[in-house]
Amino acid sequence: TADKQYNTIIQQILDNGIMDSPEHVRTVYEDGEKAPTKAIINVQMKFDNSIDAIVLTTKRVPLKDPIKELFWIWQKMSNVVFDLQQMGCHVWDEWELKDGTVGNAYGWQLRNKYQRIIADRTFLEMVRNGELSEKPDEVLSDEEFEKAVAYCEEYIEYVDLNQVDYLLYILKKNPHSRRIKTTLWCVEDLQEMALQPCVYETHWQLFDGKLALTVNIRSNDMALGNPYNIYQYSILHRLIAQVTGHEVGELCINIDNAHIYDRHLETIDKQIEGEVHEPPTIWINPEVKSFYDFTVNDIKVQDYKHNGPFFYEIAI
Ligand code: UFP
Repeated sequence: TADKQYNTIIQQILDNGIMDSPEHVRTVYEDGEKAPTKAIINVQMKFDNSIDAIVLTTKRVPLKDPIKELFWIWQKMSNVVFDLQQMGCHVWDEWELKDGTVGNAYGWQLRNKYQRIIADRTFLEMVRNGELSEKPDEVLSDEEFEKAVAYCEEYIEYVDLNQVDYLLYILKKNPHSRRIKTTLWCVEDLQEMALQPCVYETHWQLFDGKLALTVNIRSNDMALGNPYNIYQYSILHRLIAQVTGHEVGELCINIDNAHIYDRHLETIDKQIEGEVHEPPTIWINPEVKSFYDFTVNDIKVQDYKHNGPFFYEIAI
């Protein structure tokens, strides 16, 4: 379960983590004091995402905010803080820039970075509208894909696909490719971002007949960020699989720097000593066929038993 892997990693950080030296610390708590962390690097979590919800039970994880933020980034592809606030979510309030956005980050990258490929516009529209979610894929290797594309050139045209449309399109057209990635880590925009993305990359692979997802996280606050992020991306994995007609497979989370802020150390130690419950189940509305049609109410986590909320101060 998620708890077991989480508890093991937390214990490793508590036992073997390296404490930041104060002079290198950028992050502060709300009272202005520096927020050093205890960290380990290069950590991996792996889940079979076809069974239970990927949610911790040793504490109450909020179930709506992560999904609202996920839709703000992946479905609305927005960088405007007000758009997220209108959904009733305030996790980005602290990072709002003067122009009301979080800069050229997150949804902005998904919406504004294009792959120019020779694509079939009709097919693309059908994928976008969810008309192909139950059809088998037009499975082609990269090479066949390129050949077919050259052969059909007179019928097909160059299309600029944003990162989400590209993902939806390619998971139907060429799902055996090992090149199906999205990235928020665009070096030329990094200085224009309110916060450089922590969860910055996804890689989608059809493996053993199922859709696997690898998520790369450069920096993860293990008390607040990690439980939120793993739940959030387990949902994205399921939604994308559903609308592209694939079975859900393995979810792998790679964390480059897994850290606990110093003011969280005592509380998280108590948290991982707590009772571990049966993980909750998850329901996703099977009627939804287009990724762009999902709403927060189409996702339900049921029978969620947990040990109540644990309070962790935010470091900014
Ligand atoms: N953080 C996460 N997950 C997120 C997010 C932020 O864990 O989705 F947006 C945390 C990680 C780190 C801080 O503690 O925010 C960002 O600081 P830095 O840029 O110095 O890594």
